[in-house]
Amino acid sequence: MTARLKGAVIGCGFFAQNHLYGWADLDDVEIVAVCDLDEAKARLAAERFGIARVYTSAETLFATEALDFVDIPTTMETHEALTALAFAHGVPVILQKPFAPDLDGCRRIVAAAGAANVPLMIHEDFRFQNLFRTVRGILDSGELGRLTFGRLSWRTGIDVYSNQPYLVHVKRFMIMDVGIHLLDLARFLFGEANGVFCRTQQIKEGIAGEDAATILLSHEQGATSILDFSYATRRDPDPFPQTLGEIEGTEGTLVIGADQVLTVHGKGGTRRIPVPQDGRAWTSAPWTQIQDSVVHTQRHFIDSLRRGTEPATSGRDSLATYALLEAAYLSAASGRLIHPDRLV
Ligand code: NAD
Ligand code: 89Y
Repeated sequence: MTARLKGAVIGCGFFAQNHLYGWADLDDVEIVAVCDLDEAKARLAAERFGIARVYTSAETLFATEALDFVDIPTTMETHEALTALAFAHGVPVILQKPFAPDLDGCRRIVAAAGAANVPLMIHEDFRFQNLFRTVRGILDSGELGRLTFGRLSWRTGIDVYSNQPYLVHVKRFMIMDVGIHLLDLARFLFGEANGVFCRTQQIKEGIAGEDAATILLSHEQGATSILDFSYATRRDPDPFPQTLGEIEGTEGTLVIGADQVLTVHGKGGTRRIPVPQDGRAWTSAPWTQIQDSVVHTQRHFIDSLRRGTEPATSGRDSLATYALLEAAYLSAASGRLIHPDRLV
């Protein structure tokens, strides 16, 4: 076996637990250190995952460890400073979404990675779900013909605020938190977008930002897509965290149904495709789909490092996703159609 790559995880909070389980599933990777400002969280992670060393300072971590990569699943306001440290030490980075608080921040991080010649990938996991890998394969087969329309719908009423309390206070909330995943998916499935129209809504009282949004995108290759997402949808069963929808082409339609079932209406008739989950020991409903995708995202990052190739959601590539996000907020504020290429 090729030598195991040695990594560290900075930030051992809520979602990092999935990262830590994910890394443990990759045979050719070893997490040698964890770091959190909160020592108790770092110690707990180290004990749970058998990780040798614990830090409460990222500066000390980088000064002490010889790392092949670092995983940073902290919230966005910490990303610029933490990535700057990694780049200064020549350590490749996989960084959780959202990339940074604004597009200028994303640009500065990408420029710093470029100047240091250090790989940077954004941990954007929706496109790495088994479901969307299968959808991509169907689109690549040409069965649907030329794509004309797509709808990606993500609506839930779960209490997201218990696990992620910081979401109560953010002014740019739902597009930053979930819309960004759907914008990346829209690029993955329908290609680049050159027009963005958006309406946001704040439905729950007492929060600082929007908890529902609807975005309309025009794609360069001709398709129109609609992304609708909400944390204020009452439905039983609640589909969290599934993305539902449909994709239409000149030759057929693909329906993205609940419970990872795709239905293809093509020239040869209709067929149902249940998409399996990985069956990992540590995953659990309703998170399984996302938890599986975390490992696929990590696998892609490690494979890209080993091959010396740019990852699919590199920092550079993710600027285009982030430009769509900025365009969506601008559109919602102005009531106008925004051209994202003028923002990048
Ligand atoms: P969290 O607040 O639970 O965890 C963040 C941790 O980072 C905290 O323990 C904090 O002490 C630590 N930290 C902050 N600054 C640090 C520093 N300078 N050095 C070391 N440790 C530091 O947050 P969370 O809910 O786990 O979310 C983290 C990120 O993951 C967010 O950006 C969120 O949007 C993203 N997220 C992604 C998905 C997904 O599906 N991809 C799901 C949930 C959350
Ligand atoms: O924060 C959100 C995300 O990025 O994916 C799922 C989530 O954790 C809650 O909806």
